[in-house]
Amino acid sequence: MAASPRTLITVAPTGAELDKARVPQLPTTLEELVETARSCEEAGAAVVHLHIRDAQHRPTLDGGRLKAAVDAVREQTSLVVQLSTGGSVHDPLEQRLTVLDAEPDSCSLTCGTVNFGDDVFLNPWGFMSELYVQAQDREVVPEFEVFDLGQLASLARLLDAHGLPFGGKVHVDFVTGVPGGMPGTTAALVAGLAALPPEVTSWSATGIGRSHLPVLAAALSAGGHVRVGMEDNLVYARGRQVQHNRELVERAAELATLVQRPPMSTDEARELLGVRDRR
Ligand code: KMH
Ligand code: ZN
Repeated sequence: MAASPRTLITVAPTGAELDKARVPQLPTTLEELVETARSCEEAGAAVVHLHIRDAQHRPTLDGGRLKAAVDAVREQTSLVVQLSTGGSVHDPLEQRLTVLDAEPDSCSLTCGTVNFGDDVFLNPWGFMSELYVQAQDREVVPEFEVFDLGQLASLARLLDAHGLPFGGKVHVDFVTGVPGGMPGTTAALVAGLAALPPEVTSWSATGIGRSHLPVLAAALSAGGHVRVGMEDNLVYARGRQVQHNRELVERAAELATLVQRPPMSTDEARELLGVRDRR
């Protein structure tokens, strides 16, 4: 796969794991999410990966809140709106399927079960398959999240069983450095790249916690795309916490520009991912 001349930057601003009481700068309200999305688009992001919180800032898959977030971000930015179907490790599988009702442009689809610290992030074959087919029917483009190398075999099986996604493109995001998944190292990323199914048309990577910067640099140097954001990393530099997701996007955009692969526009991202324009 040839390196793309521009870099797709995805921002994952919130996640389902962090506690707002401990991290007050985490965007959890609709207003905070929209402000974050606008600011990160200005800084170079083209995709936003959203997890939603309730009025008490706890993770939720409430349909009304998901739809309100998709609509508001779509109205106020031109970002590709991706909803998490991973939710939190406590969300039931049936409820995770209902995320598609909010009509996002894209959804995450994790390619297998993985230990997740002391918990288990459950993605059995039946769930992956059902989510994939429903996404095809609803013209939502999945981003295949890969937490461990064996998950690439399940991705190959999914493509064999059900054909290509809506839009015909296959984008993989390596989520590295989760305790229980593949390590956030250049070696692990390179091993993952060697095992990508031939249908894959683009890939990105992110590193959780201290692997954030090494994996950002490794992905750029290997010609891939990147994901950054407070879902994955809260530390900007030694002794300095991230205060706003924009800082992480700005740094990724600077590094991408430095290596002569500047951030791509949201239109270019739609083309790369095969996303239908619902604006
Ligand atoms: N919160 C993790 C259990 C996704 O967004 O699809 C799963 C996750 C992946 O964040
Ligand atoms: Zn997520």
